[in-house]
Amino acid sequence: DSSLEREQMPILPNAPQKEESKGKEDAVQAIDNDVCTLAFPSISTADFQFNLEKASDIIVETVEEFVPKLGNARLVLVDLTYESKILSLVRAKAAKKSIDSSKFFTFAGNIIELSTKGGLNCNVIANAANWRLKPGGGGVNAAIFKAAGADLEKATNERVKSLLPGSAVVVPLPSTSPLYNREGITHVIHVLGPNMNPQRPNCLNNDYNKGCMVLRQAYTSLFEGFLSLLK
Ligand code: AR6
Repeated sequence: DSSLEREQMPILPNAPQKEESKGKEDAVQAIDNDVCTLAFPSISTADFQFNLEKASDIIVETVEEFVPKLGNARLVLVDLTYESKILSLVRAKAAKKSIDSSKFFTFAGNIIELSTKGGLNCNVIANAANWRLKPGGGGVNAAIFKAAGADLEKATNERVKSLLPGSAVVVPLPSTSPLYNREGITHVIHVLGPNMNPQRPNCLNNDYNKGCMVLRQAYTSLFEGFLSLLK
């Protein structure tokens, strides 16, 4: 089973292990790579146009609250480039809070190829979904549904038909899905964040009192969903 082999491949956060560095240390690092990992994108900050300063505060605060509950597991905020504004803001704010950097860190890469291209094994990924849980649109939602194939849409629809802003749903990925086979992803957690884009449904018209509350609920539901898989 190639996904099992991948789980044993040694990696370091933000610094994928080079092939040539084999040795005794690998045994220790290989255990680290068995760690349950949730990779999540910054919810609502691209297509849904949520303010990045406010979003980064909420990410860091909710991560800080959940890190002590993680046990051996870890959380990884992902975006397409290392220079992304949201990754930079979160890194700076997390550093000030002395959050354990082995339990939470940022990572640059496409969320659908973190293992094969980035050397970061994540068994759970979060999706910044739309309320109808439909493929397409753009951003991370389009990428995840496309890479996972029809299996994800079917498994999702068997659970729920829609999401309210601020909520999340954990969907086990069938082992026939290419994302499972190739990347070792066993679960997708769909999250619906607050929307500030007038072109999309349920726009909050810049109401950041409500928006911040809903984004906080969204991350809380996401991290609780991930914790439920660790039990
Ligand atoms: N890998 C990693 N990060 C990504 C990827 C990727 N493949 N693609 C985008 N990001 P967005 P939202 C980052 O727009 O704002 C969809 O159409 C991106 O840079 O995906 O919650 C849905 O159907 C940003 O940091 O989600 C909804 O209608 C983050 O992922 C709507 O967009 C989230 O950007 C949701 O909008």
